[in-house]
Amino acid sequence: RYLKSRSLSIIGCPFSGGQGRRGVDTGPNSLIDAGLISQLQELSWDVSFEGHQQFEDINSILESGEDKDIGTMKNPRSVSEVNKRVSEVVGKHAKEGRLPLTLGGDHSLALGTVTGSLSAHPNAALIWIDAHADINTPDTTPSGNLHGCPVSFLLGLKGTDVEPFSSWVPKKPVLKADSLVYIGLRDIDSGERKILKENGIKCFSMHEVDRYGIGKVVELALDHVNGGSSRERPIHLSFDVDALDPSVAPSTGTPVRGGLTFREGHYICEALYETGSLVAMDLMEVNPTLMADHAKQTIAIGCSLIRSALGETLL
Ligand code: B3U
Ligand code: MN
Ligand code: MN
Repeated sequence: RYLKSRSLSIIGCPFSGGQGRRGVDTGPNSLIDAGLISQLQELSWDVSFEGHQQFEDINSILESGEDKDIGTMKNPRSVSEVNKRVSEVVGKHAKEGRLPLTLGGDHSLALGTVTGSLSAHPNAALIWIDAHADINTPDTTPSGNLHGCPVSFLLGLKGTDVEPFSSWVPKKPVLKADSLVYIGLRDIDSGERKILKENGIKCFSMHEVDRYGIGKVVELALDHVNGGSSRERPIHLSFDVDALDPSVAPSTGTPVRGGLTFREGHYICEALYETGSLVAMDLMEVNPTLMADHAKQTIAIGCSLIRSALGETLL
């Protein structure tokens, strides 16, 4: 509906500065090595991949320890610069009518991916699949890790108009609170709880998944952002692999038990494909260096979630 043809661009983002555990920067390469490109070509996608994003300069600053905290924020300059670049690439591909598929890397990258895809599809809704809400502000973050904060920057919440981000993040909020829906939440900080309430943000936590079943939850989520039964609004899907239960996807930095099953995760992706309105996808927080005995399993699931969102089961 919004794409020029069945074409997508893979944007590999080897970056880990939004959190404290190195190794998540090897996620994109592992997904590519597992055969993702040919798997998507099999689904008759025209896949463009021009190599991973070159973050060597930023990553060396990160490793040197020169990127000192600003207030609570850890690695602020690196996270900001990487996201600025990501927003430009994602925006460029989206404007060409291709679907940007971003491989993380940590979830701070979604500040860039969502800013980029909204620049091409200003009316897009954001569906955020995660154990965490990632909506801390620099004032509420308990950890200082910016992968726990991208959504607050997208909404332009109080406390997010700070350097270095304010030099490039649009002054007008990228996203309105009613254009966002969460599925899979189960680990929310008290500051985040307050933000979610005050802004009336729609959340389907694991409690709702248990109560209604995943089919109903996805239907309600799509109703919320579409304001009724039409399924025409463009959708950006940001999928944090830690939404899945750690028994399903163990190789990730902040696993939380009680997560989505294999099928629930895939069902979400299938149902979003079925709308015909998916315009961008992120697959984040695959860290093959953690629970390394299970890295293959986690990588394979990353690939199969992507395939499901791109039509594997519903051609
Ligand atoms: N909410 C916590 C923990 C966290 C957020 N995202 C992840 N972990 N992956 C924080 O640090 O903001
Ligand atoms: Mn996340
Ligand atoms: Mn998470």
